[in-house]
Amino acid sequence: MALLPILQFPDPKLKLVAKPVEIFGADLEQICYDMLETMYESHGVGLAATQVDIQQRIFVMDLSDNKSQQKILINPVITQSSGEITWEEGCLSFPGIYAKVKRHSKITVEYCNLIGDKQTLEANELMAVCIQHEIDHLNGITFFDHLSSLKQSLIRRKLKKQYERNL
Ligand code: K1U
Ligand code: ZN
Repeated sequence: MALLPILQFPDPKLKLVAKPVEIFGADLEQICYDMLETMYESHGVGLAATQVDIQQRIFVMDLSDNKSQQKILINPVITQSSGEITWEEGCLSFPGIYAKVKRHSKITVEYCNLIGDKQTLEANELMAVCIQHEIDHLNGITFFDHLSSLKQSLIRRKLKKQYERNL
């Protein structure tokens, strides 16, 4: 297994729209296990392929605190959504930045597992937020795009200072 570098905002590759997975097999399995390892190493609860410069519709997720609920979602599609929730989100592509985003509180997502079988998952609260955040990444959208231009400017300024400090 390998750790994959995570693209950092404002990398333009974060805006690319990922393509559906068509071939299920050993290469796909390797990508998914590398993504899980990268997510755990970065202390995230989700990671989309777009964030590691792979333009395929894949994300991984584990909301447990002991690596016991790992999920791999391939070609995910939200088929039902309802309710509203505001969550203070983080993102592995925006280190140290947190901001409130409003999303659906309950969703149903259909996806394929590693061997291409169709699955359905109902999610609410944090899991629903995480799934919407990751599917946004696959569509080239980050949580930053949900914020007002004032909040976006403040974040740009904070990240610029952070990068300058790390030079
Ligand atoms: O996609 C990413 O950048 C990962 C991101 C996904 C996410 C999950 C839930 C809400 C918003 C965004 C994170 O893993 S955020 C950071 C995190 O580690 C965390 C979030 C909630 C609870 C516990 C940890
Ligand atoms: Zn993110």
